[in-house]
Amino acid sequence: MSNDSHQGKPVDPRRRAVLGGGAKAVALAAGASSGLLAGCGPKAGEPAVAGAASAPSAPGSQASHAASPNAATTNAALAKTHVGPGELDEYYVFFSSGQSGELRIMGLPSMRELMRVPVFNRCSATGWGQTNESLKVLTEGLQPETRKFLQTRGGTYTNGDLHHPHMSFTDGTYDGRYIFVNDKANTRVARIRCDVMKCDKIIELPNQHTVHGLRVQKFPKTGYVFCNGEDRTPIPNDGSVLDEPKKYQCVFTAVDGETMKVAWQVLVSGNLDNVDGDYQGKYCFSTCYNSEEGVTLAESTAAEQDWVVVFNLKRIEEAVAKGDFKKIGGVPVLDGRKGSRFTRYIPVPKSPHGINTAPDGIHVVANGKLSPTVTVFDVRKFDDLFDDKIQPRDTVVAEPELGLGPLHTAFDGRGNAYTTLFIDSQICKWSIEKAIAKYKGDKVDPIVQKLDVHYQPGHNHTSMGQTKEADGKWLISLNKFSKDRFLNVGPLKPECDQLVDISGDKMVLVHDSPSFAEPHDATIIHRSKVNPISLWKRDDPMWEDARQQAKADNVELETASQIIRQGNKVRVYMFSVAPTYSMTDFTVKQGDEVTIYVTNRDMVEDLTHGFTIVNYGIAMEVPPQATVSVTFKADRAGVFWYYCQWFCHAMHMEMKGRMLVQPRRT
Ligand code: RUQ
Ligand code: CUA
Repeated sequence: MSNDSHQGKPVDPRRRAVLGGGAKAVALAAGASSGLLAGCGPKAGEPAVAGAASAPSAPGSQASHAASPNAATTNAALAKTHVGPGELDEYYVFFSSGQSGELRIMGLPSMRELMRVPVFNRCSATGWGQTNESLKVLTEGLQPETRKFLQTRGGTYTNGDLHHPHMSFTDGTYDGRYIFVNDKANTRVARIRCDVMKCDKIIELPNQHTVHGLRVQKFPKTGYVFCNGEDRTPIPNDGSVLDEPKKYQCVFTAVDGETMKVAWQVLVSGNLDNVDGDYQGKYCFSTCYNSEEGVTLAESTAAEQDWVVVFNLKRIEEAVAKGDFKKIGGVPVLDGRKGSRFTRYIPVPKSPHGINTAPDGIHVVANGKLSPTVTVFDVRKFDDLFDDKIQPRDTVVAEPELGLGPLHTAFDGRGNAYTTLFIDSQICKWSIEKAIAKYKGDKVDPIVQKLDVHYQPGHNHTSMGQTKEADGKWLISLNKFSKDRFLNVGPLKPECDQLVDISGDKMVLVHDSPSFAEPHDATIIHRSKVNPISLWKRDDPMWEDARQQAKADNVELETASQIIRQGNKVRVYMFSVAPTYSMTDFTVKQGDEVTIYVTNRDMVEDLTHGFTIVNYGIAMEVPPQATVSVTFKADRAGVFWYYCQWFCHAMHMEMKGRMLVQPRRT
């Protein structure tokens, strides 16, 4: 390493080889929590075989392909990822986008990005956050005090931190109805309709401060959307309690996925991290860090053990039905802190992070994060645990040591588990059965293989692996750092989502996919489960308000070219048929509150129009057979062209008209 710098060539700190050995020792010596941030690679001298084998075909990389001992396997696996022109992927991947606030849809195995669905963000292309239809979704579920807070801030948040996308289940597998997602930044839960791939509901959770982990009920159906509150704050959080952490509370919420209303909340001890449900519909369980209930890093990582909280759904539902709760913030709240009959606390080492139920419906894996272990529970023992027949730790059936920084575990349906090792930058494949045998005292090694990934993986996911239909074909590793894996684009690098073929005995890394901030989590869903439509249905509830208004104004949305004036409120109804709007111009007065309704009458697949008013900051998507509307103040006089910003026709450039704003007489 130092030779390079002596020769005047600075050490490239990004290379994995450089990050081995010394860097790793430093990270370990610095302690697990700070080590999480360090870039650590394989042991010094250990070749990054997987990395070499999967190097992109940049000039000069052919040699490493050929030289790799795994070249044959790799090439076979690579061929499987190729999706030729016009061919379709076998799987949908629903990606979160973290602080970008949107949901992304990718195809797998090609790893091509197919669509972005705005949710918590403001989207310039679609007008999400500006159209009346999207503003309704964004604002109707806000808590009253938030609504007040946002009054002078445009009425809605414009940022979000979307972590966990999960599809609704029926009978233990995906049913293609909805994707549910959380907003860690502003404590919201949203639902995306899978028929049109648009968000139709967003609610803010009362009493809670952030929502981190989110999973859905798998059986009999979704059902509940389980939402982990992470930070502890006073309830109500109105300033009456400030620096008195003992009085802070952490809240777990179950949202009814059909109505998108809070079904109930449970107060818990510690900070909740991730959550999952069983395949029986009886329990859900959350990892919990900061059992110390501290407010600084040192305080919250002091204890050697934290816990997993198990929630007894039946007992909670019975109490709610009997009215045995406190109503706080308009929702039923139960006390599930230590000692409660609604919950059990199972000690696990140390600050556990991900929690994942295996497709066998029996085993649940909590990932140790600051401990090199994962803890495996047998859900069948939870009945006895709640009946106090056994001790909390008696539900543990294995606790294999896998490596440094276990964060999340995925499954292949063949009895293997795949755990991301954040600090080691590896995926560890291990056998659940052997881990159990080892826990019983057998001399077996549960670890099957470790694969280098690049670098610092958080979540990983297997095809259909979160359902009872896990098919064991693919795994993606969502790596937090890409460092040198792509062309350098400046100090801010893309993330690196890697595709791994897990269909054989050995994992084979086959593709690197860059992505922008920051896909935390993803679900891989077979395409047979997802059936979106191509044209909106005219009776869709999305524009119900427009429908009602048109009715009151006695106009037909589909055929009207009309201006309705009511004092200084003006409603402009028009429709579009490529390449024209039904109105070539309309006139309003400066100061009017103008609402424009555009109905796209084209019945052609993929024929989306847009509506942009130049120098007015207005733009929206008008998809086929849909009505969209936007309201704004015409506070600038003059001539303003509106145009279609979505390429729709040979004469798309000509699809335009004028808004004439008469100056206010003074
Ligand atoms: S959590 S990197 Cu926000 Cu999904 Cu584990
Ligand atoms: Cu309509 Cu472009």
